[in-house]
Amino acid sequence: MTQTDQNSGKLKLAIQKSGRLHDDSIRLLKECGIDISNGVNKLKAEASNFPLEVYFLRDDDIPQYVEDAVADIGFVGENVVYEKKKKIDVVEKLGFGKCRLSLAVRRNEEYTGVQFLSGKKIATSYPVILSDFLKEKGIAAEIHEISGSVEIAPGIGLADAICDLVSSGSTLFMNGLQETETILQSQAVLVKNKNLAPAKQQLLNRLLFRIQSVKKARNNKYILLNAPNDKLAEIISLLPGMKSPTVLPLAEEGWSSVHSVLNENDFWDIIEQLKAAGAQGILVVPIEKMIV
Ligand code: PRT
Ligand code: ZN
Repeated sequence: MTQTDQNSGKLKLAIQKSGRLHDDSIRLLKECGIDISNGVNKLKAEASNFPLEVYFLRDDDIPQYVEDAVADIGFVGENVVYEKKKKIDVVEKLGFGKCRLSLAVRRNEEYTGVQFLSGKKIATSYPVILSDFLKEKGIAAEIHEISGSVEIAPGIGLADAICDLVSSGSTLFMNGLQETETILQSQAVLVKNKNLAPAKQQLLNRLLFRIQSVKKARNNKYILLNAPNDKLAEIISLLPGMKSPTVLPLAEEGWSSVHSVLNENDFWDIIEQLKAAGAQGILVVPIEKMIV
């Protein structure tokens, strides 16, 4: 078998070369048991323990590479996917790179609703998404496409408003701007080429199974607690668990140890109820993988 034959059997993944999505992309692969050891400084690297080849690219280029099948799949922000409008499929949300694409105006401006934007100049690096939004709202405004430092545009008189990515909001704040509308909630997603060969699709299914197990584990915690036997029924009724909780007798007469899995979202509510019901020695442990 030649080198090319061997590589054609590998799933080709495009991730960001450097920037906000790079580290989390590598971390996710690592949590899926996939090691990318050789040189992030190169254009591509091979996984040592999964039939995967990783291409390091600018995030803006990833949708095009996936559409053209240079890469089979990619990790990229939804903001980029919807801006580029390439013919690719979004397969799975990855849970990192969360941000929103928002409109903002000067803080001293009285914003009364989207009508405010009529006839105004809006600076953005997302002209496609912004123009779709304005069309949908029936607003005629002038879009100024700029590639960086969008947040300074109102301050230097280049625009009346901006449409940009926001996460903490501190960039808007520091530039004297107020966020007025959210156009899109975004996070990193896995995208794929529309015509994956069956063998590649099988590899993708294996990778997706791992990603889903990692994501599920991140959202859940393993909980261990001690319960007096006369309160056991009440305590068990508070625990959702994967099936039913594990209950083991403790060496001390009249007490049991209860093990279960809790979702991050209802975590604190349930802990409070468990304590009130008489649970003691509550331990909460992160879960590394959750296979369901
Ligand atoms: O070189 P390359 O083209 O690959 O990278 P890039 O410079 O285009 O992108 P990069 O690394 O900045 O961002 C990559 C992706 O991260 C984006 O496409 C989003 O999907 C996601 N992401 C998540 C963000 C942010 N959060 C974010 N806060 N991308 C950019 N920002 C910027 C925003 O543009 C603004 O300047 O951060 C500033 C706002 O942050 P806050 O916290 O002050 O609100
Ligand atoms: Zn970019």
